[in-house]
Amino acid sequence: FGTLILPNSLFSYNANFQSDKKVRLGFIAMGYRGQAHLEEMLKRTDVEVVAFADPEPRMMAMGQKLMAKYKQQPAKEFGNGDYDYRNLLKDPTIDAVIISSPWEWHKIQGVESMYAKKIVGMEVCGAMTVEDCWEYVKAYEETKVPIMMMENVCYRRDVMAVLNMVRKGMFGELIHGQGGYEHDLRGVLFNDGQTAYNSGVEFGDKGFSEAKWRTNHYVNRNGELYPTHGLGPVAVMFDVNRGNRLLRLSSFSSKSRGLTKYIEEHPKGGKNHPNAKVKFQQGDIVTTQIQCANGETILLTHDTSLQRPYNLGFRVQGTDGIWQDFGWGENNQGFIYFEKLMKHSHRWDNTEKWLQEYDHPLWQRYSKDAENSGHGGMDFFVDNTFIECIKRNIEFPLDVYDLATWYAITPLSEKSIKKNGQVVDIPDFTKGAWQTRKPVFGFDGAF
Ligand code: A2G
Repeated sequence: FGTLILPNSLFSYNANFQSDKKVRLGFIAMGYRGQAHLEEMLKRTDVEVVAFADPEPRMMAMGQKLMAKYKQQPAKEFGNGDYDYRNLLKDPTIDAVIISSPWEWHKIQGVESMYAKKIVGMEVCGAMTVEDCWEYVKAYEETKVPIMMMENVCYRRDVMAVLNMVRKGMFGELIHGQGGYEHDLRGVLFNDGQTAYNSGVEFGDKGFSEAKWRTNHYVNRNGELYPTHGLGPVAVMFDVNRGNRLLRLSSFSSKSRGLTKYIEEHPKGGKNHPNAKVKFQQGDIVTTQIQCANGETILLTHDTSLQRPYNLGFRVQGTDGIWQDFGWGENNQGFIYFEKLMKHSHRWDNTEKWLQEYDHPLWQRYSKDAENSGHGGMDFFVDNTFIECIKRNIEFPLDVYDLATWYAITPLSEKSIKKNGQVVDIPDFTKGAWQTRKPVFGFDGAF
């Protein structure tokens, strides 16, 4: 026998993880998103929840309430200020952490977790700087501690069915993709400081939950603030970092009106409310065009400050087919067209029967388990993948290079907008390895 080198054995430091052992988890940030992951994890028999870190007692208490609901002993608490997560990281019994903190904390907490030899599940956002993206890559390459980009929309049922069709060649050669974050967040970005959604016009120190921190990004920045829900699914279909890569982008921003109008018209706000005087830098609509190494284009839209129904606005177009979605991922909320299969009719077909017929094997297998999970079931899949990869000591399908590349869109778009839409190069975080790395997402029937 020669030495058996598993191509996916990235977890060299962790190679002895026993698959019959429970994965012991720490949670960094216990806000609503952290609690959603916690509840997913508490439903599982292969996970043990060890500890929470969060400076806010109210969020910590909500996490403990979930522990009680699932008949677990209280988790250890690290709530002594913003940096107590560092003490959580010292706990030698913790195998992995899930980070769901405000965006500005992701990099320091993610990188420190890797150096503390904790496997990381990292929530979505965009980076503060391109240098931050390189730091994730460096931490991973130095420690070999894996970090998963927890992009749940990659697991949306319609998205995975379309991926399945793409891989069967039904769209022909891919030419263009679109996606975005088109979600009216006004009732999230402002509240009364007590009730998270639709309750007022306060933010920052006077806000609660996301209004406490997310809104400040709209005051101080102007860019594609939230690229991954739209880009992730398209990047997977386009084999980005695995045979293809993102080369360059150009972004434009519209004027900013929506948030101020919301404050002015809200019963608790008004034209004389101090927040009506705040100047929001973030344009209401930010569009970003991206060019790929294999010749495709991608268009991203960030649209969260105006009235509008929810829609991530996916479009996948190839030489032989086109799909567009309008909604939140229900099978009948889209249009599709395959010229040859549809007798050159030039008419859209509703997606329902197509998405049913090409339902991804993972969804066929797990739809019952996913039924009551967050965001129409996709949260089950993202957490399931995280745990199953750890148990098997195998590579995460959405890894540090995906994280760095997708996160980098934000600071690069800010830079492009500042320079009137100037084209900006997107770094190759894989340093050439994209040419030989193989697509892995969704191929294993288990996760
Ligand atoms: O709104 C949705 O749940 C978003 N997720 C999430 O990312 C976050 O922005 C939230 C605001 O509270 C999806 O759209 C999948």
